[in-house]
Amino acid sequence: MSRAFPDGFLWGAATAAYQVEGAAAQDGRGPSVWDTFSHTPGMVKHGHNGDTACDQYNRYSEDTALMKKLGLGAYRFSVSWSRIMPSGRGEVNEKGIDYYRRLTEGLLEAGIQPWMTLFHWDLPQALQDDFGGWQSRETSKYFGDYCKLIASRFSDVVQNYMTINEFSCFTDSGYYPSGQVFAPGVMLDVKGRNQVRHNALLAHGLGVQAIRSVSPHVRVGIAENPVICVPVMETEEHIQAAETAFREENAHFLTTVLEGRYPDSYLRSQGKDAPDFTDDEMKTIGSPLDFVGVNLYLAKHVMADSEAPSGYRIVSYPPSYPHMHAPWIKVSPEICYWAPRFLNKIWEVKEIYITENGCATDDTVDETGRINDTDRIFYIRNHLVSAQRAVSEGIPLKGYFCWSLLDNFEWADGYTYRFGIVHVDFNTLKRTPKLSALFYSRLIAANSIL
Ligand code: PNW
Repeated sequence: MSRAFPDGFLWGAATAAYQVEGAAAQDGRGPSVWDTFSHTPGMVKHGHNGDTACDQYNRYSEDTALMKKLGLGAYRFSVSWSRIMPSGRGEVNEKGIDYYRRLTEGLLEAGIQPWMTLFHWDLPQALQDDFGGWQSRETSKYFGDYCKLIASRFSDVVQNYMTINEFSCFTDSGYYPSGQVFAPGVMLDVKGRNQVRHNALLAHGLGVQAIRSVSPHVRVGIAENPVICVPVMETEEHIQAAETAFREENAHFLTTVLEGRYPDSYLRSQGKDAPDFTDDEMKTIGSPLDFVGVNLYLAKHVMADSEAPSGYRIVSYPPSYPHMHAPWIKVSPEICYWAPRFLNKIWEVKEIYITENGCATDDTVDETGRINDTDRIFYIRNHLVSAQRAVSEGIPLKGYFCWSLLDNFEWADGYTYRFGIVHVDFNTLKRTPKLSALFYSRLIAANSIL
């Protein structure tokens, strides 16, 4: 059985601005909701914040050299909106633009494609203060303006854009948290939450249109973390149930983006709390994409159930189910097969990328200075076996980005969970590739599972 990937399969690594850049007050960057949130006592473990993070803002050349050494074909990073527009609108901070020019030009020189995420949760604080952030369509509109500016300044060097990273993590977790609380950390009612979701979808659509209006030749997609429905066993009825569930469980985000309308079942289930929207807005939200990126961490297991009105049932994880170091990351590598298969089957998506996949590890530096994260190798290898199964069946999966290049600021967990294939000492900021980085770089060179 071949373990090879097709020629041209794209191998990358991913990060996000607030998690790695640091330089929070350098060169005119405005504050974002994550600065405010992380500086609010009790919101982030141990009171950690992203003021310095990995200091990539000042160390991007070193990181680019490292990526080149590892043989990465692409680097997925995000742009800090408030570095570009300190108040989220109006005045442009040229020093912010310069930084991303230096970063992208350096990547290109190193033979690495820059893949740019426009929004990875760090909303300019001014938009939160003035409009309630995602509670207002003003924010969606200003996101469109920001995307237009970025495309007009970067389309000569950046060919691949993702509008938004993971709707649920800044809408539901930010404005209607159940469990994990993310910035801005407010609690709305259900109608308010649904409107926040809608405004975020609208921002995505306006972003796609804005980029296309100034740069018709670049490619635009998204990086979403859908609920990844996986059949409990591979028999016809359970596969069918998981496919139905994939569309239903993602009704208010990915399904709406790919179909340009809210599924009737979603509107029905929300009743009087359904969001306000217009036909025009739905058309904008459904703007065609060049590719769909999905961030894959764990499965939801689905079984057929003829007694359930939907025809399926989600099976909860038994307490004994294995997980990685972070308890929420279960061992379910089949996600890298089923997510691409269902995207292609349900919506005929022709170009699919895994824009994130990875796990945290409890690293120890051994007496020779090495970090032997064999658990991360186990996680990545098994996920790639599933990804390889997808490509070998002709499913159009075109690339894979591991999360993350570097240990970084893991949101509400602060620096307590390390997701990098490269270790960062947060006292000295020294980078040390872990064993998984060596594994990944060998695998890239072989273009085959090792
Ligand atoms: C992603 N889930 O978030 C983010 O895009 C990254 O910024 C983050 O560091 C990484 O995963 C690791 O946490 C997720 O519950 C948060 O399925 C939650 C889920 C998935 C992804």
